Amino acid sequence: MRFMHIADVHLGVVPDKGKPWSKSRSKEIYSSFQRLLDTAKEEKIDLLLIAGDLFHFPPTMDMLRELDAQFMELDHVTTVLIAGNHDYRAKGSPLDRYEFQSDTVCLGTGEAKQLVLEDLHTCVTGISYDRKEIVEGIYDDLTPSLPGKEFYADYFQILLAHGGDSRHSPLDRNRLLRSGFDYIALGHIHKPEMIKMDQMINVGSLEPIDYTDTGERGYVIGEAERTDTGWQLHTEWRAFSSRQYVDLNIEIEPDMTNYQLQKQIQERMEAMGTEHIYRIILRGYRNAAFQADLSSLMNRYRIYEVLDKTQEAYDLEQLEEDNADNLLGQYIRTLKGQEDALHRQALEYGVKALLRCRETE
Ligand SMILES: [Mn+2]
Repeated sequence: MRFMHIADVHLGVVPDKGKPWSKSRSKEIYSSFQRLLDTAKEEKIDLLLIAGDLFHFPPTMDMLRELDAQFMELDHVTTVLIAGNHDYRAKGSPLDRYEFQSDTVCLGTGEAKQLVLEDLHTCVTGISYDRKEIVEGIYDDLTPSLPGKEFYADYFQILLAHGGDSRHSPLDRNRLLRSGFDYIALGHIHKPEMIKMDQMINVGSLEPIDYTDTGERGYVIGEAERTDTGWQLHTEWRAFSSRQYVDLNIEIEPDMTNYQLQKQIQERMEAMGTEHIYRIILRGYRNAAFQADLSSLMNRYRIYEVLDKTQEAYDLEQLEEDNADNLLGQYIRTLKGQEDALHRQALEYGVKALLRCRETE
């Protein structure tokens, strides 16, 4: 049994609102999902698991019809999804009423729902969100044998769950690991995490959605095999996203020019990949008169924002001369000329603190 596990695709999201690439990025989320389905075809999977937030908001009938048409193209693939906090399944909503023509099941809300796939000898258990926030841990008590339901003892048991923070079904990881499920497919937290190898994986979002989603994003592919001693599972997380958000830290030097700064940033971006969306974080010391101007780079690359965390470099000689008769001047005289790291740091911190005191006086 071969399966793929994805989550948090957020179809319909308009990332980085107001930025020049925002609209095309919104379309790219859709094309990335189609690319994923193409990959599913190539990989000849049997089961596609979607652990919530396939959509960025509760889908309309039209959105579901489009989705259904895409799933129709997948031959011999069963898709099982749960609704998450973004695309929650409210009673009577389009998602609640929609009847899929493709081999697709959206597990219901409230109590645990179970889908038995006889031909795959597999059982999928899960619960959809029916609202934006669920503060109780709705998955913590689940086991493959649900009260009042038949227990498919030798089936491959999958749990589909969405959440993991205080307002979205907090997860008791240790309890889940002891629950008896063979594979626990998690969604909601966008950063991927292999919680327990081949057993519990938070897959992360398929694509990064905003600048806090730095790093690669992707999907899990798994193969479960029945042996004499039970099921053998092998899983692999694969990077897939079209681009990444990157925090680029740039160290400024006091005598740096704008030309040098731009050139350095440009070289770094070219080396890492011009498809990425960057946040430039300027650090280090600059001259009092220096003003970073990155407007030409902003026009040519995807730069979300520039954060200036630089500090003004002090001209110690000048400071000492101007403050010859006060505490600051005395402090500089006491510590200067001592070249070890500790003294230099003390000098730097002390001068900064004394200057700041003066500002607030
Ligand atoms: Mn979510």
